[in-house]
Amino acid sequence: LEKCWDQGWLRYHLVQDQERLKEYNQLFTQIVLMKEGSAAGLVDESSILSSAVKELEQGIKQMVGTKPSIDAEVKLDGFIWLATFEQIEAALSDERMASRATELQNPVPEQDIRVSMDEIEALKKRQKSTDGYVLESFLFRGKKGLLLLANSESGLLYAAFHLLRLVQMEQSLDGLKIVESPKNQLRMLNHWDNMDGSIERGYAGQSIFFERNRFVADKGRIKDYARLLSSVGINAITINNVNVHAVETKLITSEYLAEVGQVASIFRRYGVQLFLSINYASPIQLGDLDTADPLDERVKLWWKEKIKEVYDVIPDFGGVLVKADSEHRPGPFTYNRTHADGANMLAEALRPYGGIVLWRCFVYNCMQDWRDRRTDRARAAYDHFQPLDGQFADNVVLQIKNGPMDFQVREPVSPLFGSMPNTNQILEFQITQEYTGQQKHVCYLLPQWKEILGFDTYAKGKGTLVQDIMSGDTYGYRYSGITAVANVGADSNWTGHTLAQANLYGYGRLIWNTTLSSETIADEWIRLTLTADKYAVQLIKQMLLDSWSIYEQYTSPLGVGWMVNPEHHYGPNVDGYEYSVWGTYHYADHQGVGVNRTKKNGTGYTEQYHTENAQLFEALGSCPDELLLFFHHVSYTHVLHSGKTVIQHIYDTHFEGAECAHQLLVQWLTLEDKIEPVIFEHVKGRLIEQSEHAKEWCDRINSYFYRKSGIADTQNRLIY
Ligand code: GCW
Repeated sequence: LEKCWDQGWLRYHLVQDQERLKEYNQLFTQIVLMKEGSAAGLVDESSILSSAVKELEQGIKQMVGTKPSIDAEVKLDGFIWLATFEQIEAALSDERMASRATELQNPVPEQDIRVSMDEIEALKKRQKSTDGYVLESFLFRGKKGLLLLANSESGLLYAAFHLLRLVQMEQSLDGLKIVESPKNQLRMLNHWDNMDGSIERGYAGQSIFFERNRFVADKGRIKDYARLLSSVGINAITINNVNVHAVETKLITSEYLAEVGQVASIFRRYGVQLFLSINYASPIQLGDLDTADPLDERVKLWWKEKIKEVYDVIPDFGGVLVKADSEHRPGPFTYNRTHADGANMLAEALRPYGGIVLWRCFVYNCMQDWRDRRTDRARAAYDHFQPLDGQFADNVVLQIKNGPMDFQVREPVSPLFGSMPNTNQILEFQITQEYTGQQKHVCYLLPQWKEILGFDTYAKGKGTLVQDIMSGDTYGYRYSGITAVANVGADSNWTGHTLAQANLYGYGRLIWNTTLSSETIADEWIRLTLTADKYAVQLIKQMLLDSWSIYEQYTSPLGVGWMVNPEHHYGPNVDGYEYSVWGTYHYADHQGVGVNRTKKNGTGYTEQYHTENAQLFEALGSCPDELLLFFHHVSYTHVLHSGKTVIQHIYDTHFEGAECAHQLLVQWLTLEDKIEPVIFEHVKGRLIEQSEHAKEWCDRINSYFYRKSGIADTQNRLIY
C-alpha cells in the first residue's frame, strides 16, 4: 500500500498575498467555545466539535502561521466564535440583561450586540437536517470577530471548513455573511471495496480500508479521507462493495464488528455516518438458518438479533445497503416474495435504532437471449418497482441509478424519479469512471450530473425537477438524497488521475448546493488543489468543462451506449456486448442502428415517462439528437436536428473528438512551469494515453460503421 498520500484540496500552504496575510493575522487570535467551566478541556476529544477546532487550528497554522488561543469567552479582536443557536441565544440574552443593568454608566451601542436574528430564523426555517450554518462577521462587547453558528456540531464543522476554504482562496473576510443549508439530507458515498483489497470498478489502486481480508492496520489514511469528505459536506458512507462476497458477509459478525466500529468512530468525528452493504442471504451464509425468506419468523428474528448486535457496537450505525436479486445476488425472489417484503423485513429490524434500508433498484434480467427483442433492460427497474409504490416501510429508501441502464456516458434520466410519490428515494451517481475513461481519460462529470438533476420529470406538472424530488421537497420524503460510487483508492493522489479528484470534490459540493455551476466548482477545485495562476486556472477549467462532451464524441454515439470490451469495460469493441446476455445492444446492421423503445412499435419504454417526456422521446421529430439511438432505430441516412445524417455525425464527432482529446494534451503542455512537477508529469502521462486511445476509439467506430453502411465520409478522411 502507498505509505504517503496527498491532502487533495486540503493541501494548505502559506497565504501568498501579503495584505491578505496581514488581515488574517489580525483575525484569527482566539477560538471561542462556550461551555460551562474553564477553558481547559472545553471539548470532548472524540466530538465533532473537537474536529472543528483541530481543523481550524491546523489550517490557520499552515496558512497564516499563527496559533489562536482557545477560550470560553470573547476577549480579543479577531475571535472565531463557534456556537450553537441555543448557546448564542443564551449568551445574547445574558448580554442584553447585563448591558441594560449597566446602561446608565456604560451604554452599549446597539450594533455592539448585533445578532442577525433574521438569518438565524431563516436558517432555522430552512433546516430539514441539522447541518446548516451561518458564518458572519460579528461585533461583540466591542470586539470584532467571526461567528460560526449552527444547530449542531456537524454544522459547526462544515462552517469551519467553509472558513478555511475562503482562506485557502485568499478571499477577504470583511463583512462576511454566509447562510448555508444543504439541499440534500443524505449526502452519501458508496465504496465498492472488497476485503481482499481489490475494488470493483476501482481505478485508483487498492482499497484504503481493507487488505488481505482484514481492515488495514494503520487507519491514518481513513482519517484524512474523513476530513476530505466532511470538507465537502458528505455525511454518510458504505465502505464495502454492494456485491457482498463470503468474507464481507462476516462484517456484521463478532469477527469484524469491533473494527467496523473503529472505522465508524473515525468517520463519526467528521460527521460521516457509517453504513454497510449486506448479503441478503446472511442468515444462510453465516450458517444459522436454511432460508432467508423475509416472511419466515426465524429469519425476522435472526435479523433483529443481528442488527441489535451491530448497534451494541455502533450506536449510531446508519443502516444497510442491499443489492438483492440483481446480477446473481440473492434476494426475496427466491422465496416468491416481493422486494417490499424483503426490504420491510430488514426495516423492521432497524427501526428501533433509527436505522434505514437502502434498497437498490438495479434489478434486471442479466441472462437475456440477444435474439429476444421484446425484453428491454431499460424497462426493468420501473417494471419491478413502480407497482410497489406505497408498499415500503417509511425507513426504506429505494436507491436508483441516474439512468435506466448503467452509468453510460449518455442515458436518459430514470423514469422512476417522479413516479413513486409514496416511496423514499435516493439517486445513485457513479463517480468512478467505469464507462467514462476509467480515470485514464479526463472526464469531468459535473455537467452530466447537473443535467440529470435539472431534468424536468413533469411528475407534478412543469418544473418537477429531479433535484427537488431527491431533496424530498416534491413529495415530502422522510429520507432522501444522493449517493454515488466512489472513485477513491490507495493511489497517492486518491483518484488515479489527479484531475479526477475534481469529480469527488465537485460531487460533494453539488449535492450540498445544486445551484452551484460546474464552472464555479471547477474553479474552486483548481485553485484549492493545483494553482492560483490566472492563465492556468482558466485553461484547466476549460479542459475540465469540455472533457465530458469530448469523451462522448469519440465513444459510442447518440446515446446508444456500450461498444466497450466485455468485462473490464475499457476501450472500444463495438460488438463486444452485441450477442451477450446483458441486454445491452445497439442492433447495427447495413441499414441502420439504434434501439426502438417507442410505444408505437418498439419496447414501449417511452411510456414509463410522464406524458410530456413520453411524447418528446416517442416522436423522431422531437427526440433530442443526443438520445436518438437510445430511443429509435434509424437508417444511417436519417437527418438529425443538427442537419447532418447519422452516419456523417458519427464520422464528424469521432474525428473531432479524437482531435480535441489531442488538444487537451497540447494545452496541458503549456502549463509546465505553473504546476507542481510531479502532478504536471503525471497528468501529462494520462493525457498522452487518452490522446492515443481516443484515436483508437475514433478509428474503430468509424471503420465499423463505414464497413456496415458502405457510405463514404463526405470529407474523405482516412477510414480503415
Ligand atoms: O454494471 C455493473 C457493474 C458492476 C456493479 C453493478 C452494480 C457492483 O459493472 O461491477 O457491481 O453494475 O451497480 O451493482
